[in-house]
Amino acid sequence: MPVQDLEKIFQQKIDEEIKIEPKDWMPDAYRKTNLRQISQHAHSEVVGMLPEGNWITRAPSLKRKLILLAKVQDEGGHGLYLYSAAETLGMSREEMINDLHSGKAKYSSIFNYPTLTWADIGAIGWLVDGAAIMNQVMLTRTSYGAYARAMVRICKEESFHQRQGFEILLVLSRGSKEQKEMCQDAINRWWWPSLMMFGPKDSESTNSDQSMKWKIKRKSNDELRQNFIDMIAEQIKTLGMKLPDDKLKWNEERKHYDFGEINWDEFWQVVKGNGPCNKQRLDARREAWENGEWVRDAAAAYAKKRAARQKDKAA
Ligand code: BYC
Repeated sequence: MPVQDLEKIFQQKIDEEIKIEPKDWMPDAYRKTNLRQISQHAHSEVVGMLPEGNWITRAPSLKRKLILLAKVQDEGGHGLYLYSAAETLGMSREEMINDLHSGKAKYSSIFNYPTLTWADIGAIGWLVDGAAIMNQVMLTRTSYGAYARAMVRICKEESFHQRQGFEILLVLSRGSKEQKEMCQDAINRWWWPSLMMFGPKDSESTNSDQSMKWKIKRKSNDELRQNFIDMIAEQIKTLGMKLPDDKLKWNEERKHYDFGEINWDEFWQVVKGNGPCNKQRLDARREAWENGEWVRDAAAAYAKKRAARQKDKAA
């Protein structure tokens, strides 16, 4: 079939809200954009295990430890669904992981900040998972089928994560003077980086126009960021804490909260690898990959033996 006809069929599917599936014809740039976004999303989930994993041994009670352990495992699972979804676009998991380790592939800027106190675990659940859900609910309707389906399950788990984070902060906000201060300090440190998770302003977003046309993205970076601010500005009232932004104010005309300027220089520095923990995060991932080599080798050898046995049996 001539390429023009294939393009027409592809566009018709996008227009009619029919999901694009792995074996369908798709423009090369559509494949590449999805591969870039899904693999970077997978890397974010896996690198995102590190800041919270840091607190598993120091959680303040057995119950908190169990919850955190389950949450961190969930994030690992999200990474695995997403690597599988990305593999359907024709790149192996090993290649994707090599790109992460070499610095070629990005992962979310947010995971390059340190977790200094227990309250950070609450702030991550509430703000970081909260921002992630805002973005991922949109992605349950993304045009690439395998990505959209992975998002449905991920969103269910993320809402539990967000609630557990909020509940950690709620307990601290009703605790001693020190606990209240710890809660406020964590909110102060995680607020601006969580707004950066949505990506650059629309006017600076290089991929948005095309991704919106292909319905990979359904809402712009600024629109999602605004929705998130509106939600959190209300939720924080229950905590009796403050968001660290003097300009945060309800705008009756816009029916949204106004907010202060994001430090975009900091954002790009972190994206380029110069954040507080970038080196530590990538070193930890490389080390885990090297230490896991024997497991991968053993699994591959076992699979080979099993296949040979089955072939013998069949003969
Ligand atoms: N950090 O044109 P733009 C989780 C890059 S994990 C780093 O707007 P796009 C969790 C962007 O890649 C959930 N880089 O891009 C896990 C692009 O560079 P390239 C994480 C960023 O793709 C554990 C350039 O800037 N969620 O929930 O149209 C524990 C220009 O940007 C960032 C996802 O990964 C950033 N924040 O839109 C707890 C969601 N922002 O690639 C929680 C999936 C932008 O052209 N991803 N860049 O070299 C997306 O929805 C989109 O990729 C984004 C950016 C909205 C993030």
